[in-house]
Amino acid sequence: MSLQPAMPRSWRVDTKPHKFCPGCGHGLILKCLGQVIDELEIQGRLIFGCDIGCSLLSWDFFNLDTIQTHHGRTVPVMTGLKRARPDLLCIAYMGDGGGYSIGAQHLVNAAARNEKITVILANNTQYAMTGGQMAPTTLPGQKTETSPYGRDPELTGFPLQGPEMVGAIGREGVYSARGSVGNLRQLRRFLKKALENQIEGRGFSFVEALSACPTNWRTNAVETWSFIEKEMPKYFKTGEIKVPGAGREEVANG
Ligand SMILES: Cc1ncc(C[n+]2csc(CCOP(=O)(O)OP(=O)(O)O)c2C)c(N)n1
Ligand code: SF4
Ligand SMILES: [Mg+2]
Repeated sequence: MSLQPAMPRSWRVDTKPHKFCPGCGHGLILKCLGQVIDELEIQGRLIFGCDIGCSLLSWDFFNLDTIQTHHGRTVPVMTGLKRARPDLLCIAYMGDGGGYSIGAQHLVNAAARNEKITVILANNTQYAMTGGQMAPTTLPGQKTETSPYGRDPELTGFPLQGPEMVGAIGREGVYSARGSVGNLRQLRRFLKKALENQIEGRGFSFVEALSACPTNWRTNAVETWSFIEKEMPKYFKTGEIKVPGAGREEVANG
């Protein structure tokens, strides 16, 4: 399936029909990523890493060299590849459960070390692939398989702020932003800036994308978009949190 019919075929990244549920946000995020890969003409030197979780359904989606790993481990695997082959561009794609919970240490340490890779994280407020359990990103009051009465922040805390965390621990060269499948133009812009940050060798790049999981949210189309556009932004503000050279380094360095 072609993403940009107007573009010359020689540098277009090919895809095939995706395997996500109807209405899933993963497909929208990956479509934006494919468009940015086309625009930057980087298909030939790109390695795509995906994680455990519904993100792994992308393992044969792009015509790209791809590696699939366990929770959050796509970050250290991409780090190793990048160190061995700095000429390659390495993308780690994962979910909020893998990135912020089970494999959170990898994200934290890669950001702290300013590894020159790009991490893209789909935040669908729960562990989707295993049936919708509570994740660090579950909203207060949100019902999941493991919070049937709604998440209680007194017991389990408030939703984790991933891009803000990366922005706070990241030093010079780190790029961190949060986009949403509710604003694909903005999400594409953030993905492009994140990849350009790696291309220019500045540092670690991180983009969280607010994403939809109508299957586990048990929502129809109207309820799904209402959750993305009205409920999630109450806890997750979209925008750029840290941009290299924009004066935040002084804050991060104390
Ligand atoms: C160490 C380990 N614990 C638990 C699992 C089971 N497991 C597989 S996918 C998944 C949920 C992943 O959630 P997330 O990273 O948010 O991705 P999503 O499916 O929501 O896109 C879990 C808990 C596992 N495979 N390995
Ligand atoms: S379970 Fe949710 S996240 Fe997974 S493919 Fe289906 S809609 Fe997407
Ligand atoms: Mg998830």
